[in-house]
Amino acid sequence: MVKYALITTGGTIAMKKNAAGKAVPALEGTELLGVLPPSHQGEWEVIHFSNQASSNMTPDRMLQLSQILKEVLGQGQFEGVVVTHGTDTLEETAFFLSLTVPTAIPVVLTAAQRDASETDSDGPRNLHNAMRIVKSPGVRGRGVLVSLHSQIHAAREVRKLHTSQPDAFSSGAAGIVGYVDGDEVFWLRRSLPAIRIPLPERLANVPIVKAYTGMNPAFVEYLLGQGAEALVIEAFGRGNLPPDLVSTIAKAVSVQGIPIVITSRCPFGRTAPLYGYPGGGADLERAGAWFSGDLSSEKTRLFLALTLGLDTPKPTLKAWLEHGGLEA
Ligand code: DAS
Repeated sequence: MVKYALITTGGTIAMKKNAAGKAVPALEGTELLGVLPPSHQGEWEVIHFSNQASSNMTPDRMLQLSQILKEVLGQGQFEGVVVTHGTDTLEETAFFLSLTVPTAIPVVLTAAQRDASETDSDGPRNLHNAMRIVKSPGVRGRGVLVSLHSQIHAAREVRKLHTSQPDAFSSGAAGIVGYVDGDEVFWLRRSLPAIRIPLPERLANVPIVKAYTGMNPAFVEYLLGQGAEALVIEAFGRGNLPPDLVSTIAKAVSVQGIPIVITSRCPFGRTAPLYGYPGGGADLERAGAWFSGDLSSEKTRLFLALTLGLDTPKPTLKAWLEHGGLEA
């Protein structure tokens, strides 16, 4: 009897090498089910969303996936959902789903760093582990989860840190929320509950720009002139920028009415307005910039795309962001 859903979007987990020896989409969800003993495959219903590399994922497609998940979860037929995805943008889709999908029923995303042509592909174990996780007693109420390399991460905290290693994903000092050992799932902690955001009719246009030494403000001004409804600036360290950018930020906020949100090039840790020199975080705050706590640039951008689409009051948005996309 079907009790679980496998939603496939693509990624290396479903790729094989072509005649040129390059990984390309190859396997459908029904073939991925082969990781399970035949006697267990009947518990799973495969739902094909796409079979593409995750560089094709977009916020609008995340919205579509979220709508499908809400329909699937609303049917009351399934006790858990596994989503297969590419590793390159997995953390973004997972975070988007964590904000928009009710998670009384567990949702676990998984992927692979080695394609299905490799004798030591990590895909089969990652997928089987994700299936174990959604079936495990302690999984409920933990939000959207990401699992690779026998580790279990919270969607808000996890990042891909290595281009190729099977243990590419990390949640930094927050650490994993659990792990799989053989057939067993062990839980270590609960992550903070995600803010629930209703699906908006549209997603706001929020670009990201990465700061670099000697950056010309003209590039930022160009982005601000291209219909940006907010701009994420991935700054240095705690949230500091070249001083030439301060006047551009002040004009964006006070004249153009465009929120500027500061994130960090550092993969982990909080941004905050702690430095008082020109271009330091306190200077940016004086210019009207907001700070994103420990939320990554990509996740801050998606958070803004969703919340600005809902006309969330700006003081609320500022407070949520300062807490890393969590309730203040
Ligand atoms: N990086 C490949 C993967 O890990 C491709 C992708 O992200 O889809 O799945």
